[in-house]
Amino acid sequence: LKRRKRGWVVPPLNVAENHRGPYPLALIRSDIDKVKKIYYKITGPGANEFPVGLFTMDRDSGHLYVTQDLDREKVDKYMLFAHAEAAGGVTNVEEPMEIIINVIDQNDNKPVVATDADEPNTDNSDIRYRIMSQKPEDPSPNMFTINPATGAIRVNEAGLDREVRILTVLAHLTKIRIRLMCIFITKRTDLGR
Ligand SMILES: [Ca+2]
Ligand SMILES: [Ca+2]
Repeated sequence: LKRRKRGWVVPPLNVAENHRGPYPLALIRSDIDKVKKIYYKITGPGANEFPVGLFTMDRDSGHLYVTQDLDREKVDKYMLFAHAEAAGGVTNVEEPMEIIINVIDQNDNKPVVATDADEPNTDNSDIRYRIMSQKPEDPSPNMFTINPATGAIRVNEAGLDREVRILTVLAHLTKIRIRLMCIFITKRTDLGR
């Protein structure tokens, strides 16, 4: 938290997606709390507007919390206003301060649940497959491809020796997601085809 000589300011906060809250993001303080009891609050989308309560403010301490995991693919930026009010009234002792929260991308391969849940006319028998992860990831993290309709796995790249690879495959129906673990043993003969 940087502070102007008078008043207050918070630099944009960078928060990685997919971390479950609650945990504190920042501490908001007004210098005026040295001479008066100050209550802090936040307003805006994510605070007192939809999605309500995603961010909360401890009114006494000024700690800003995130309460749930964020999804950058849904919302990549939040803009809140912090207010400092004198106890016993609703007088703002500071100008409302803008707080920008940037949601930092992670390489998450989760399907967008909202699409699955809301998609109409989806046949429950329509299973789709995708590779969630490959271990180990070297020499390339994309050594395999999967047919999304049949689930057939193919070797994607040359350079494999005889090794065991563990693939986590996600199969999902309309609302059901199933994780499958595939142990895939590659040999040189797999590559010659
Ligand atoms: Ca995400
Ligand atoms: Ca992401």
